[in-house]
Amino acid sequence: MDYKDYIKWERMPTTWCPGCAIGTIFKQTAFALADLGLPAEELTVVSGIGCSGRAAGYFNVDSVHATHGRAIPVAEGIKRANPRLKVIVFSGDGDLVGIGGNHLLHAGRRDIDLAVICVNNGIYGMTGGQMAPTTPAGEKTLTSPHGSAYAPLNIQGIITSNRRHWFARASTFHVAHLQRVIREAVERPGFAFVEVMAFCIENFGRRLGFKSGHEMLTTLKTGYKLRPGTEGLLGDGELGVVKHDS
Ligand SMILES: Cc1ncc(C[n+]2csc(CCOP(=O)(O)OP(=O)(O)O)c2C)c(N)n1
Ligand SMILES: [Mg+2]
Repeated sequence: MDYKDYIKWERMPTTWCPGCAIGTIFKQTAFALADLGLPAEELTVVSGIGCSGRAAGYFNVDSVHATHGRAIPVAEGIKRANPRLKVIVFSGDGDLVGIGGNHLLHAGRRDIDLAVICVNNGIYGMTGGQMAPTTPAGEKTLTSPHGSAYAPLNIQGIITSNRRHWFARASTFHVAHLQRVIREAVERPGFAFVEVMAFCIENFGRRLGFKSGHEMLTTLKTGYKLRPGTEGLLGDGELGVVKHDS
């Protein structure tokens, strides 16, 4: 299979803004699926609501655009009804760890066989750039004009609090790593969560003074480094994989 087979070309161009990070994650997911050679009829993609959630409509496989926050339980239902399917959840930080946070806790705890790709742009992008549970402390958003007063949710901590776990952090600058961890997440039997550090130029970056998506992308280049191996938790600014399989 070619990566092009996983994309609904008749729906291009996407609704994503020029310079948006989501397209990179979407394309790297298609590359990873092609690399695995998975037939489209053995795949399902589920998204929630948000800019990232629009991805469900662009993959050339069966997909569900679920209600806000409910991508994980819908995906679990599909997986239980047809365990032979590879079920991928592709959605935003607000959707998966904000409104959908409770589902994340329990699907992770029960190690449900899903690959979850979380576009972490640190805000509610689609609705204008409101502060999310992932907004870095001190960061200015539409609803925190003086900077967020709160520490962001520790997604890695939540996932790795389960005895059996698989967590990866990736970024839209480090695309080879991004593609590799998406591939591993899809292959892993059990709950695999990929946090992709992404950016939103129009509803977040402009407010912070960035002139372009490219300028914002360079902050990922300087702000994150790849950590080899899977021992111990990832520090702030580290990309890599943390797993425990027994
Ligand atoms: C029940 C419900 N509450 C609120 C909304 C409004 N809403 C639509 S998208 C969204 C946030 C999406 O944020 P995120 O998941 O981070 O996706 P992004 O747009 O940043 O990719 C919200 C709050 C909604 N559609 N449904
Ligand atoms: Mg978001």
